[in-house]
Amino acid sequence: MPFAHGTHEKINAGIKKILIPEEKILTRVKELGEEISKDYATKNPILIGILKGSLFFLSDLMRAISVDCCVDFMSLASYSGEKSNGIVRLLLDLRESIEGRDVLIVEDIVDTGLTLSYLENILKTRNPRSLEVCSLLSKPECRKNAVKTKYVGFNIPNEFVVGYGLDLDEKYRNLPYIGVLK
Ligand code: 7HP
Repeated sequence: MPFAHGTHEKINAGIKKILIPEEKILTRVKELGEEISKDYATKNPILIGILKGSLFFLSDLMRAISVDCCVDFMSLASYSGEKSNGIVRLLLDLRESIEGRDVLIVEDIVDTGLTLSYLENILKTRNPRSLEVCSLLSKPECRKNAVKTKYVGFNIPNEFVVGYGLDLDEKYRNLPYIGVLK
């Protein structure tokens, strides 16, 4: 049962509009889970959740995947407020080896693609069998490279969004929907 939007009144006050309501997110996440389950039917993928933004997406997506799968986490820093500072730092690395594994990176959002290609370059040196990306959101207008995202929940316009794990200075992550700030 989704949350009623009225239960987050204090945070809702900072939101200009709801871009993707909770029900739509959950429906799409289930579809992605089904697609991934088909594509990985004979495999045992490792989902790599990119913290912190992917936290709710990863947990909903993983429960929508019906094949055996594992999970691990990484954390990268590239954002301060609404601006990317262009420098990517690895804050948390994997506990597991990914050598010979089918790896699925689970991201909240891909905008310029620079953080993602930095991450892919690190992971490729560790010799996974396959490496794909599943991102809840994508901003195609912002792309600065040709990074490939095999699974995308929603393509969205170039507006700063928060909620369902996405933040502005650590705020708004707990909104159950994706919204645009005032
Ligand atoms: C990162 C990010 N975080 C929150 N909202 C957005 O729109 C974002 N784009 N890239």
